[in-house]
Parts: sequence; C-alpha cells; structure tokens
Amino acid sequence: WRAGAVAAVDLGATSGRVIVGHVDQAAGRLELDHVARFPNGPVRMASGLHWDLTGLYRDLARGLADAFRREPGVASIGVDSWAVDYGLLRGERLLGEPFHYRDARNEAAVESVHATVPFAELYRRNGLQFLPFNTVYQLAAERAGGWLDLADSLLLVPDLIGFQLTGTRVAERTNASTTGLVEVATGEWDDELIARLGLPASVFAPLVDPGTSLGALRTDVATDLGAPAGIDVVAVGSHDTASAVVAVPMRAESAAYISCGTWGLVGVELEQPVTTDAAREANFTNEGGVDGRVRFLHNVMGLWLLSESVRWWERDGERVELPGLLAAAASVTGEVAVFDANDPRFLAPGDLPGRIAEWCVEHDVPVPQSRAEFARSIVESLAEAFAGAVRTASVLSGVDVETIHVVGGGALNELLCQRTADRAGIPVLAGPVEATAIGNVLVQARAQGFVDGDLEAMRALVASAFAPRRYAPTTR
Ligand code: LFR
Repeated sequence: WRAGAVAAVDLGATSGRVIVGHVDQAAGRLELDHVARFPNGPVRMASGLHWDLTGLYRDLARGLADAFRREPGVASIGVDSWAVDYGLLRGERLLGEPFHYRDARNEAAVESVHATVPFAELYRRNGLQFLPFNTVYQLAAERAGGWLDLADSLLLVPDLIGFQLTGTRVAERTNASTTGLVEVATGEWDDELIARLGLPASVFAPLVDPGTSLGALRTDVATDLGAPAGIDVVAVGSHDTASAVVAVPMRAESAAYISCGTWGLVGVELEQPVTTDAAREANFTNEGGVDGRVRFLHNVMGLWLLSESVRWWERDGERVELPGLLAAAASVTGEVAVFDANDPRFLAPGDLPGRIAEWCVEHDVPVPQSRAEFARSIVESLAEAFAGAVRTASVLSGVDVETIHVVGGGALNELLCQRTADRAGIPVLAGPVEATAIGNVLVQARAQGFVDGDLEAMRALVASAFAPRRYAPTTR
C-alpha cells in the first residue's frame, strides 16, 4: 500500500483543531502536523446556550486552507466533534445556531419523553445511558417550540459540516447512535420510537458507516480552500469518542480506556451490547463504534471540572495557568475532599468551585480552602470516579481489566494518571494525547487505501508511532 496524507478536523467542546496526518503503514510511520487550533465554547444568547457554528466553520475552513498550503498532497478531509448536538435546516439554510448540550431547556423535555416511553424501555431500544442532553430530549424541546415544523432536515454537527463542504446529507452511524433514536440491536433509525415521540421521520438523513465517502468538495468551497478539485470528504467515526477509541493502543479483551478531555469517557470495547438491568442501573451506555464495535462506557464529568473552575477564577481578568495550578495541587499534603464527580449539579457552566463547596457542606466533608486544594480535590474525585467506572465496566461486561489506557488531553495530566492508577490498583498507560485526531486520520487513511487492516492493525500502528507513558499503581 501507498503512503499518504489526510486532513482531520477535530472539534472539541473547548477547542478545535485541524491536523494533517502522514501515514506510512509499511514503515510503521504515523505523524501529525498540527496546522490550526482555535477556541470553542458556549455562547449565551436570549434563546439560551448555543454553539458559534458559523465561527467554528470559519476557523476550520482557514485551518483547511493552511493544511492545503502546507501539504498539497492531502487526499481527503474528515470531521469529528462532540456528540448529540445538531442543526436544523430548511432547504440549505440553517435555522439558527445549534443549541449547546449544556443548555437548561431539556429538563421539562425529559419528563415528557419518559411519560411517553419509560426510560427502561428507551434503554432496551437504544442502549444509551441517561444524559439529560441526549438528542431525543432536545428534540422534544424543539417539537414543543414548533421548530421541527419549520425544518426539513436535521444534521448532527460533523454531518452538518460535511454538508457545508460537499452538499451531501448523511447521518454517520457512531454519532447517530448518541441521539437515542437508533436501535442498539440493528444500528438503524428506530422508526417506531420516532413515530411514538411525534418526531418527523423525514428530517433524519440516511445512516452511513465510518469510511463512507460523502463525495468531493463543492467546487466553490474547493476554490475558497485552495484545494485541488476532487478532494474527497470521508465520514470518519464522527463522534469524537468513537475516533478516540480507534486510536487507543489496547488489547480490547483485557483493557479499559479513559478518553479524557472535557468529558472522561470510561469503558471497554465490546463486540455485543450489554443492556441488562444492571447496566441500565449503573448508567452505562452502548454507543456505536467504528467497524461495528460497541463502546460500552460511562460519562464522567472530566476536565470540564478543572477548566470551568479556572474560567470562574479568571472571570475578573486574572490569569490562572494550568501547569502551575496542577503543580500546586500535586504538592498539597493531607486529605482533600473526594466529591461525586458524577453529580449533575456540575453540568452547567458557572461557579463550579462554589458548587463543589456546596457539595462538601451537604456531605459534611471539609471544603477545599485554596485553589490548589480545589484542583487537588477535583483530580482526586475524577481519579476515584474513573477507578469506580473501570470496576463497574469490568463487572458488567466480564472484561478482566489488566491495563487502563488514558488518551486525550488528560494523558498529559501526570497527577490524574498517577492517582487513577493508584485508586484503581491497575497500571495506567497514558497517550496518545491526540487520539481523536489520530482515529479520524486512520479511518480516512484506510478509506484512501493508505492503511490496510482491522482496528487491531490500526492500533498496532498507533502503538509503534506513539509510545505510551506508564504509571504503576502505588499505595498512598
Ligand atoms: C466527548 C463527548 C462525549 C459526549 C459529550 C457530549 O467530547 O462527545 O462522548 O457524551 O461529548 O456530546
């Protein structure tokens, strides 16, 4: 097979990036060229919390133009992002900026959905953990507001960007699996559920698997980007977590993974879903993975707890540098509060340190007294939640976990990796940091014929190109 280059657009909830991946499987080579990085986050408007999709599109388009300048040989483009959020369109026109999943509008919608279809039945059908922002609840809110009457199509964020680039409308399957409207047993839209919830079936696009071509860039877009005519846009594992799991250099039969960015997604990879009562009660999800694998995992609040605390401390213009904060956290001696990192009170933006303090008072544990203590308390609480979720994933799935892989930005957080190893009593292998972009690159590279083989072959390439860092458990 040939060597080649592809461009990955990876949009996270706090930042987006464009990365060119150079792949030469025969030589065991996989290199990333970081072309562009831009901030992302919620924008509060009169109607609620939104994404600045237009701004993101401008930034990623600039990044792609840079990518083609730097590497004219880029063969294709793939886009991944966070899950569940979508744009509504009428014709080619977007009906407003997409809502941010942290918007508060879903509370009433959850009740109305569960009144029609009780959660236990939903779980049997879609296999998804309860998260108040799953698309199914957001759509109940849209319906109540009359917005679905105006729309003729709905596209999840990466599909929406793929549509801007190519004019083709699809629903990539890994991300569609997070809507709550795809049957876990078949991977197809659940038409009966869609009808029972009073949603218009016609707005949903045809499902496609990762690796499917959406076709070439529209000619006007190719001109804007300075891209050669005929550049292909490929549907990757467009849910960022699906792409990240592709690039976990693991042996799935004996490993757990933690994809740690804004969220900490903790689980195992399975061939078949687990939708038992115990899995439902533990709030474990069965999301669609690349090559038909199942991502059996639980959402833990993740680095959001740190980043949103820092944002709060910086609200008056002061700068709080993360490396300094984490170094101070590492040197805190003595016990700090371990709070429940899964508590839904931590979901919304705003005064997170205040809410952590409130949790501690309610549970009669000492409130952290300094920023360093808050940061340490967050790290310990995340590590504890991670270790707990690994244990639960193992019990529910029967996977005997010998190694925990931490990928994503969290792999750079030494204190978090070490404390996760300590609290789990299992070694942690950290890296790659850019797992999501790597998974995006690999699925495109395979579609272009630059990479051959199954997930295991792709993971072997990742393991040879990015040596993980090992944290052995210590008792403390
Ligand atoms: C991670 C992620 C999670 C999803 C959450 C919200 O970036 O995609 O997998 O549950 O964001 O979409």
